[in-house]
Amino acid sequence: RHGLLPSMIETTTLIYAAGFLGMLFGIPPCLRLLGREDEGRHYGVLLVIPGFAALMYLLMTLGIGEMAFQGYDVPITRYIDWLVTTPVLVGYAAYVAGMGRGAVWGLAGADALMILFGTAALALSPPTQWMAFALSAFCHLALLVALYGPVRQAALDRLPARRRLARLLINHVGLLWIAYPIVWVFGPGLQVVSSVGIAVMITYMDVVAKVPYVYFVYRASETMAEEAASETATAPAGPEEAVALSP
Ligand code: RET
Repeated sequence: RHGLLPSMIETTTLIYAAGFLGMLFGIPPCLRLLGREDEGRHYGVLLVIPGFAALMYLLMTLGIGEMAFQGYDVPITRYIDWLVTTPVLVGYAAYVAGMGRGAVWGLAGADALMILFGTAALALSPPTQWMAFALSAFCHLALLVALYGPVRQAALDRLPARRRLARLLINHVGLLWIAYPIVWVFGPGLQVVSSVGIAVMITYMDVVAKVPYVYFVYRASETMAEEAASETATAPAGPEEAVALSP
């Protein structure tokens, strides 16, 4: 190594350390949300998003989980992070939009399958690797169809602040995530971009996928609570009250 960096420190170590620090920024809004409620539910699950990712980035910084697949370096901790946190990102967006329990779990499950097939694609060698990739991409497509179909539709029936948050989360997930399979093709797939280059891109994308997401929820939480409270305060006003109030 002839770069400016001390030869004892790997470039990826610095990148993953930056990712770890980035993820820490997502923790304070999640902790503040612990003191609030959303329609009687607590926000606890959101802490998993930056919390688990920070832990996995810490392990990557320490070089734990670094593996070689077809001679290409990939930290398996990245896939463990995705397996745990991306179902929460998708499932929570669907929950905000007002989807039922079954649909939320169904989407989270399809997401987990996407990551598992992606992990299989890493482990397999060329011809079959692309079959696993295709299965993963199919799951991704199914998620996009669901997000821009029934999930967006469900959001239309929500109160304004909640509807706005649901749309924002749908678009944040729907648009940014498209970059992941593309990056994968040039990285572990065709191996035309070095694993260091991929580490830079993925770390940046992971922080952007997670930290703003929890801030969006945090920012909307107060207005959502207010609008829900004023809704329940006015909702019981039936025809009798309407008559009593009319001149
Ligand atoms: C893989 C490879 C196989 C094809 C597809 C993939 C999609 C991955 C995605 C990952 C999203 C990760 C996020 C992380 C946040 O920190 C597994 C790369 C479709 C969409 C949002």
